[in-house]
Amino acid sequence: MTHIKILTLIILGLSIINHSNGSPKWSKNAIWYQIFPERFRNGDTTNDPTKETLDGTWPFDPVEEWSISPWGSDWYKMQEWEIKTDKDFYYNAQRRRYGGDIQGIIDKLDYLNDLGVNALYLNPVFESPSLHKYGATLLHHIDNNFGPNPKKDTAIIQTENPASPKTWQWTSADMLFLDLIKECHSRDMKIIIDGVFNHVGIDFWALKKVREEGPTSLYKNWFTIKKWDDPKTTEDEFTYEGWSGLKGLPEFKQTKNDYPASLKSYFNSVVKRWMDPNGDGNPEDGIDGWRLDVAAEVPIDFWKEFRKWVKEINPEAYITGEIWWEDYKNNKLKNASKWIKGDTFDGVMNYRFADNCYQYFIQQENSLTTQQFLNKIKNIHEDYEYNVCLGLQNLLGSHDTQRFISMIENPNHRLDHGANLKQNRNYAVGPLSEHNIKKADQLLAYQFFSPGAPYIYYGDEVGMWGADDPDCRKPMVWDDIQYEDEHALPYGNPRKKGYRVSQDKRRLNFFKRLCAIRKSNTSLCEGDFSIILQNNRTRMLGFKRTHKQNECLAFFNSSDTPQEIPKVADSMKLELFSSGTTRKIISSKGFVLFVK
Ligand SMILES: [Ca+2]
Ligand SMILES: [Ca+2]
Ligand SMILES: [Ca+2]
Ligand SMILES: [Ca+2]
Repeated sequence: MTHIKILTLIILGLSIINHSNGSPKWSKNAIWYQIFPERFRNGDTTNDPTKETLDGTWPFDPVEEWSISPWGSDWYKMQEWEIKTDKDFYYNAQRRRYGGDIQGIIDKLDYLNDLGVNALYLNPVFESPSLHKYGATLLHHIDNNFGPNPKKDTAIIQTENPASPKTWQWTSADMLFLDLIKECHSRDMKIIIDGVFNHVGIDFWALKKVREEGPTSLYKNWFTIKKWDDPKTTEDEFTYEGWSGLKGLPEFKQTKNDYPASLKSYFNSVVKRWMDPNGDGNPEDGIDGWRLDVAAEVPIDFWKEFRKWVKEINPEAYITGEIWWEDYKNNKLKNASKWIKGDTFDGVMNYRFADNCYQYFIQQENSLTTQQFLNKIKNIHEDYEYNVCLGLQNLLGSHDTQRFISMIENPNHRLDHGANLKQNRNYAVGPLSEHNIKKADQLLAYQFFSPGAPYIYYGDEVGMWGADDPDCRKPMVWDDIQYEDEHALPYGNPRKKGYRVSQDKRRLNFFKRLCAIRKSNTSLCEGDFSIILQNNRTRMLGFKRTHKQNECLAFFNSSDTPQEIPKVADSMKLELFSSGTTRKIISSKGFVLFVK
């Protein structure tokens, strides 16, 4: 048995000081759950998207025949209408709709409560023809196909002047969304939504006006118009700047690190509408914050003003930014301190956490040593201040990456890099292998015990697998739905033996346990963090979390052999541990949590 030496005992000695930004206390106690609405639950089949709702979005290629995809159908299997298009799976996947909606989320709030999560993040919910709704047609209504009466809602919207907030009404989808907020709050659950303030869809109301009205339009300075239409020619010469050069996602125009005043006024009305819907000054009926899309590309002066609007309505609201690649090719993630320190955001989607974890717990070749891993974690704490880190969204995957189970099954693919069959025909798209169960448990235990708010991407809790977009956006797996086995593949022959699709109850119960442990130990949410063991040779890592009377010790062994646990925990209660682990020995790829 190897001799364990405590290499360093670093007491960070960080007291809990309120951060100047005042990130809300609840964000430190949050257990996040991300919902991609189109794929979470179809609670109402009468509102499902129709062929016409696909107009105005990628791939801008209308099909003659189309139908909603059955929720339980084999993911890679081409739907009948898709076969007739002569286009491949990946092209058609953008035209697929499964019919998830707001009612579906309401119907599953008890499931989420039972799982133990207490904060929801919804991908965009505003009216948009796309499946992901990142290209909105307006920001002041919930998508009509997410609500109970799409036709009536369309008629209501047509009576309004989008430029004049006092003409805005409440559609049936809007009202249902307000019910969802109410249902969340009655369960002590917070809810934040995606704020896409960088780009919109081609049918965004103000762009439509610019297109119609030409250079005299009041909204022409909202966009960067490259060329106006020449009425003397039959073709439409009207062009504008789009996000990432995509014409399908027109981008708002920035001047001097800010947005035009009239555009900001529209945004301001949108913020007020969703944060205090009845306008009585009490934000209880509104959302609890925003997740800001492509936040690094939006002028920072606008974000500072945005923060003032938000905090004025609800000082307890949480603002988190999507800040990720600095240099995609070289796997470098952005340091978000610019947004976190300068009175801008309360937190970020902590992709740095995800990538560090993958490199330490999963990667087999050239994986990080224990010391390198901890240094990277400490760098985050130094960059953002420890107290802020407690409120970061510590995720392992999202709607933009491969699922964490597929990351474990494909240890040579870093976060968001070549993680799909399109780029790598050998990419494994199947359930977690028996021999990887412990590795998955270990990683999740680290996520739930270390500083920062743990974050579950919908379906991860029931063992869903998937390569990156579009596969990470499969319909959620529910007990009351029949799923075909997964035989089909996007290339070559189908598998002879398919994968059975059903909820992995072992995984679900493990998540429930992690949520419960986190909730009953304040040190895991708000406590300080001292590294009590780090050993490169044994790949052992241990830390202590303390908050008032509550103390937790966690150890992780990412080596291939069992290791000894230091005696420091002798008087503590053994709370949770991997199979093969005892009070004294931690198994290979094992973890253990002690509680005082
Ligand atoms: Ca539906
Ligand atoms: Ca719609
Ligand atoms: Ca023309
Ligand atoms: Ca109110």
